[in-house]
Amino acid sequence: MSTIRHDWSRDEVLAILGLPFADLMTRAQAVHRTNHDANAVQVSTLLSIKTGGCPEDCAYCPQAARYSTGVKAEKLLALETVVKRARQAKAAGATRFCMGAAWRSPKDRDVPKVAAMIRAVRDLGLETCATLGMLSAEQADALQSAGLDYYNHNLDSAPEFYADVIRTRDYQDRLDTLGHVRKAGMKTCCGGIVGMGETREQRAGLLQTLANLPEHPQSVPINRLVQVEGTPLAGTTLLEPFEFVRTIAAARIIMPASMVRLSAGRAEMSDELQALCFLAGANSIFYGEKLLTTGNPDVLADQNLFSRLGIHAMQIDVPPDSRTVHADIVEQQTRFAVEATTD
Ligand code: SAM
Ligand code: DTB
Ligand code: SF4
Repeated sequence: MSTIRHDWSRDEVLAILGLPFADLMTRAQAVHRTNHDANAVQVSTLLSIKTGGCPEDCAYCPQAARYSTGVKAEKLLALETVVKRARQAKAAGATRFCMGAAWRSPKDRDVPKVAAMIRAVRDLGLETCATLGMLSAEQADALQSAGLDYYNHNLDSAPEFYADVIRTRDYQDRLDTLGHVRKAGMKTCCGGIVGMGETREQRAGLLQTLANLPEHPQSVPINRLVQVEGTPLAGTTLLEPFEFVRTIAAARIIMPASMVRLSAGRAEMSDELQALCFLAGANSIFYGEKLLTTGNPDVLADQNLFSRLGIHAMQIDVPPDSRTVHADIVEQQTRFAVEATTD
């Protein structure tokens, strides 16, 4: 196991990001192989349980009510719809189901409704994740009691670039929510977006802040901006692909035990670029045709990519009191691995 550090300086992270490419990849591979099965990738499926109409002003987001992006505001989905979609995700090979809501923060009356969804998804033998905006300490406790394994709340950018992207809540609000999630005993899923016009130093600042949190997030999503017409960030100069791979590699090196997720933006990436990201230490993806409102590669394309790269879907740890569920998951995952290798 590598040493877990929480004292990374900006210059150290910048130096890693700027290594000759082959040296960076070799170092990231070494850390990856010391801490993880290099041929296993964790697969999560996303579902937007409450779409659009969001009061916040995140400049990247198609769900902000103030931008004309064509996303229609919808009400919270019914429990049965969520369960049906979770079953489908599981049948397709996902092991984690992440429910996203276009909220600034949940209203207290929404929490029991989401808690019921969490319980039902967990009963299917899936890991649960939710991303609902800012949480109070009490809301975090209630979600944990319902069986929520992970809470996704991204820092999104370096502290000094943040106000260029979001003005309706500040960086400290995000850190506070992450604190409530940790205190409630849930795992954190926390990363950011690159390709928003930030500098390399600001990418280093995002990674440095993530790695210097009191605990490394167990899951670190690195999103490449999905440019959506109507959002202020549409038309931003595209991030150079190798710079994206460098960001993944640096995340792997400085947060050695975390799962680094190659997140939004895969639909616009070639298979070769994704393979480089896996080599750089990414070991998690969003799996299924849709992210929240935008597209993701089809399941068949991902199964084919995994098969060509010899990657298998990671299994999940299930407590010993859920043996039947575990057996079911192993059976289903074995089927997925076989389907993926018999093209
Ligand atoms: N409303 C909640 C919040 O913002 O905390 C939860 C849902 S929000 C859509 C979750 C995350 O999705 C954002 O923090 C951001 O990192 C990511 N995201 C949203 N739009 C994106 C885009 N166009 N490209 C890449 N990532 C995006
Ligand atoms: C994360 O870091 N990326 C996901 C998830 N967490 C919730 C969201 C990506 C959203 C991309 C734009 C959309 O589909 O609306
Ligand atoms: Fe709302 Fe979340 Fe989109 Fe920001 S990222 S506008 S909070 S849905």
